[in-house]
Amino acid sequence: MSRRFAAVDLGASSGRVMLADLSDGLRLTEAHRFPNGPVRVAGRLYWDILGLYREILTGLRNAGPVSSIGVDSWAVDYGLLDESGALLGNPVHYRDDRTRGVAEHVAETAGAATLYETSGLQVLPFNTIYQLLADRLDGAATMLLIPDLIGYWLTGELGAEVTNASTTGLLDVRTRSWASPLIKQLGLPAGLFPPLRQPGEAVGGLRRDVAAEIGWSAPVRSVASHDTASAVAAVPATGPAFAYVSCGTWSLAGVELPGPVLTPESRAANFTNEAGIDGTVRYLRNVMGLWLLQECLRAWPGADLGDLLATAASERPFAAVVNPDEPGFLPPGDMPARIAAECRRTGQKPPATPAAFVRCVLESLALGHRLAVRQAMELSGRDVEVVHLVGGGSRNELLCRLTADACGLPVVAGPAEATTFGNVLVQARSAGLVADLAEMRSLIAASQPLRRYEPSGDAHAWDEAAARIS
Ligand code: LFR
Repeated sequence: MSRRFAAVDLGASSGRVMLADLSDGLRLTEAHRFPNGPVRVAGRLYWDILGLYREILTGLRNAGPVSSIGVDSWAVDYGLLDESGALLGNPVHYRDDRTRGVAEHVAETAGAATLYETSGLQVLPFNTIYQLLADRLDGAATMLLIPDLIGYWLTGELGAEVTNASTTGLLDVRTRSWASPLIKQLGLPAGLFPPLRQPGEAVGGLRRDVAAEIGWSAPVRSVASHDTASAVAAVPATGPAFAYVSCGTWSLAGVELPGPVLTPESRAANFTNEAGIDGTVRYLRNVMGLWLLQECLRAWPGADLGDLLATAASERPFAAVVNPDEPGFLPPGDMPARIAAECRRTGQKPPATPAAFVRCVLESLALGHRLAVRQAMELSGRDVEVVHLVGGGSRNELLCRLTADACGLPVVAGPAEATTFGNVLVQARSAGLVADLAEMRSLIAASQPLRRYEPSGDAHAWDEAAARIS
């Protein structure tokens, strides 16, 4: 058996097919990378799912034969299939506004406390539960989350991988099975939800036509198909006293626990209990993440990120900070204008140059990381000695440094490709090449370049800035 594995990893701004080789250590190469983003059609935001599928096939063709393939992506979004297995309509993007008011309505009818005690999920307007209630389900026989949909197209096998299913709001957080009473109470058809799969289980062999198209065949294996679950599995922690920030389009900041925290205080702080691998709980909150920066860059065609970051590093600290999680920042649009408006609303002078905006965004994100990490520690009782910052954001030195300063804790940055590592190492574990989660983590810690940032700077100034946005 070869020691090569392919990871299909779809992020909100780009997708990639990566090839991992474990024959001598752990080596990753990129087989194909492609852009991803929302497509607005007649006022609705969609994903270009068929375009993504075509790029995935190109990537697999480039990757060449492997032992197995794993697929992960962002969470919550889905495709609906009819009785015959055909896709009904195009998957809608979670930043679409069709769920406006739905979460409030569901909280009134089902009870916010009951919902939290059942699913343990933070309330985000785009959770699958709200999207399904906003959609027309006529003719829908099956709901497949994005990685499960790709897996279905590759193999013909239906299923729902559990880490991603935990982001729907319809999974029972204690039993890790579909929350049937809630599903019934909401009037959703029970048959929509396919049997659950665990990370590491087989999905199936490639369909013959798919194998013919890419030129080789291999089984698809279920991984922690929620990208954040894969990223957290790949945090190179060497002991239990760590927090993490999985930083890409979103920053997912929190701790890993053996069981959920479902207290009223946890619900009030909008912390989520998402399913991690091996029965762990990803106790975290979503922070708006590098989306703020990505949308600023979209408003400044021609701007060079490297130059902006270098200038931002010497901008005046704390000139202006915003709460990164303002709901108004969620949809696509003119981000600098929205940030400037938020500064004015909170009595601060808006940034005057792109570099000053970048400074404002990164300090605001660091404050978001600080609040989430500190609350995760308080609400769970978990001790934290180090913050692991993984994902693309770990390449952003200024953000890493600001996060260490804001949290008052050392930050260990990397790997940037944590999601891919989590994806391929779950496959490698099923192939018997790695023993357990601890070994996966030590393999990454030993083989990947990591950078440590010690906290420095003026703790009092961070307290003052935090108070400004609370
Ligand atoms: C990160 C992520 C988050 C989820 C958001 C929307 O890529 O998966 O965990 O809350 O995207 O699906």
